[in-house]
Amino acid sequence: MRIEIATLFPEMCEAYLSESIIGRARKSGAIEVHCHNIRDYTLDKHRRVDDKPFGGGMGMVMQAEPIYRCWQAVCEQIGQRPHTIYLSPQGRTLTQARAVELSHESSLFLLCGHYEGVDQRVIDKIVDEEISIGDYVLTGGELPALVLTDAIARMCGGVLPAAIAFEEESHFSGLLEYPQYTRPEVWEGMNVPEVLMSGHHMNIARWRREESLRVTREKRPDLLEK
Ligand code: 4H3
Repeated sequence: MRIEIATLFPEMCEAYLSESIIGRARKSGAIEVHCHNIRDYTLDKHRRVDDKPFGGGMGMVMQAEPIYRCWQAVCEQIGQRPHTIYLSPQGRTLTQARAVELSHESSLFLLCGHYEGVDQRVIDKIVDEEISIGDYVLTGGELPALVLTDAIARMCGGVLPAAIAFEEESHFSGLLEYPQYTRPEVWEGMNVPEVLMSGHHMNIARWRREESLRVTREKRPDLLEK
């Protein structure tokens, strides 16, 4: 999997993508994630990437040309046309199921807008789909792009330690995950459920299935109806 992120704030993205599990997976080569500064692709002598909206109104709009030139440079670099996503509150809301599908693409291009948004013409020209991470507005598409990258990357081979099966976690099966406990055995007078200390693998598996159902029924009954 190869993810290309186009943004005016590549350092912001790099900071997150260089740490922890994703950082390690990039170093080992399990995934490739590259951040591109859209400003590097402007032809304007003042390096401008935005301008006032036609028709008037507040704020600035990101111009089409630097974004298009950035996208073209990436297409050339990788020798293919990546599946191209614009992170936007107007998109379809991200789900685990959509993240699984996207993890099978060979390359993704994630366009992060800023200011009041992006000239519609470059969206019409390069974007295959718009994705939203929820019904709220942010100052930029960087956090949504990082959320999407994280959700996809952790399902790619070699990213999570083999012993950790992401298939068992919340939302993968359509259920929420069972509660987890670690040492100490007693904390603030509270015990760990006895079955987890029993070493009886079948009973533990049954308890976890039942807890998954109970937690889902209590916190997200809408998931059980689906
Ligand atoms: C995505 C992007 C919320 C989401 C975003 C989301 C800034 C889109 C700019 C950027 C436009 C103006 N906000 N819910 N904001 O996933 O490019 O909205």
